Amino acid sequence: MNESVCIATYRCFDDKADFYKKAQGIAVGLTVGSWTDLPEARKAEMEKHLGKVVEVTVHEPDQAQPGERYADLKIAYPDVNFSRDLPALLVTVFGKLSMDGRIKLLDLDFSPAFSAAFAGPKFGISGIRGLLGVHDRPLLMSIFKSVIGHDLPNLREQFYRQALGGVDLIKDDEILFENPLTPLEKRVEACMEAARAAERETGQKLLYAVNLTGPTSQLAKNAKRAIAAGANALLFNTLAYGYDVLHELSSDPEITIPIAAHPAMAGAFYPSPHYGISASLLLGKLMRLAGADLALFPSPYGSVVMPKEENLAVKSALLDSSLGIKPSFPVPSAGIHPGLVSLILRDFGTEVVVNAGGGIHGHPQGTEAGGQAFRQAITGVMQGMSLPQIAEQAGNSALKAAIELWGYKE
Ligand code: 1AE
Repeated sequence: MNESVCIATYRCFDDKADFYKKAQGIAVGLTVGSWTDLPEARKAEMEKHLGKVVEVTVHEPDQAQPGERYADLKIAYPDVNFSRDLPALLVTVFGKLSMDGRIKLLDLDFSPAFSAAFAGPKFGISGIRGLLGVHDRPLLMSIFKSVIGHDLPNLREQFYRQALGGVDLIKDDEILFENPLTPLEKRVEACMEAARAAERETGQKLLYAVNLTGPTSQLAKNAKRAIAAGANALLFNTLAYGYDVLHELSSDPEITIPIAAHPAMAGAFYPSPHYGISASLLLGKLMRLAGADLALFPSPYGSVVMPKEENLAVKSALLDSSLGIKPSFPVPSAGIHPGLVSLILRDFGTEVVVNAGGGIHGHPQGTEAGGQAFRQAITGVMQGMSLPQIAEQAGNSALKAAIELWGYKE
């Protein structure tokens, strides 16, 4: 195969199908439409547009169990068929097909020509570490909770308490939109002022990811308004808007701050084994290609559980060096508390952002102690200690109280 192609891998379930025929049908149907009926002269012209079956791996169940027979199909799509943007690629490889039986898109391998259209994250892991001046430990992010119906002084106070606990990043709750009580620019000004006040106490730099919201046509303008007001990071509900919108924002030269991609709505796409898009592609590879500096996704440990194998596949997609763009920071999230820090560091190592909302604000001694408990856990686990050992050390009472409340897992 000499032409430039992108390769899609699917998992297709069917108790009886001839999977080779099925793959051939997809390769032809999603490219030239029909092949055998074409006159020879037309075939020669259309050859460069024709999808090709690369591989079919059939998994026959040991016993004939209905519903469990499947095959992994790899199909190559000529780049000449689509423009260099994610909507074009996604509609080509999984537009109508996504609605045609039990089939899930597992992966995409981009041609060098297609990838060349994507610069990836502006900052990535090293850029974010550089902004914070933290190079030797996992980062800690906290999530605003209780934001709707609260005014600016209240938000400022919440921000300050989170910052005093020693977190590196604070993100807006993804459900906070433009509103009269805490409008974008005023919110940024109040929170960044609280960040500076906290920095005077802690000596620690902090990124505040303000939620970038509004109609698509206003997003770039809103991002620039936020930057002019002092914002140093953005949160973006990528799946609600589409990857191409993230790509537009991340490649805008005037948007000079990191973007954290929130996974809201991802549950509509990845959890079924039979339908949708794999988590590693949805929340890993595509988020990174579209330019997410940080990518949030559910963890195997907390309240919104993603199986561990899938979770580690998301991590690999965010870090994999073969993609040729900067790695995005993995941010396993949802229901995270200090008693889970050993597991997170065991599975993710140092290149991870530990992220918690309820696990910080719900601390029995308050929000500030919530952040401190996480920092104590991170420091101790990095020194090879167990969480109970760390909690028993003098000065680690915040972690002790957290473990008494939430328990721990190792
Ligand atoms: C998977 C996203 C997690 C998130 O955005 C969020 O708000 C989590 O909150 P907690 O940590 O579960 O309270």
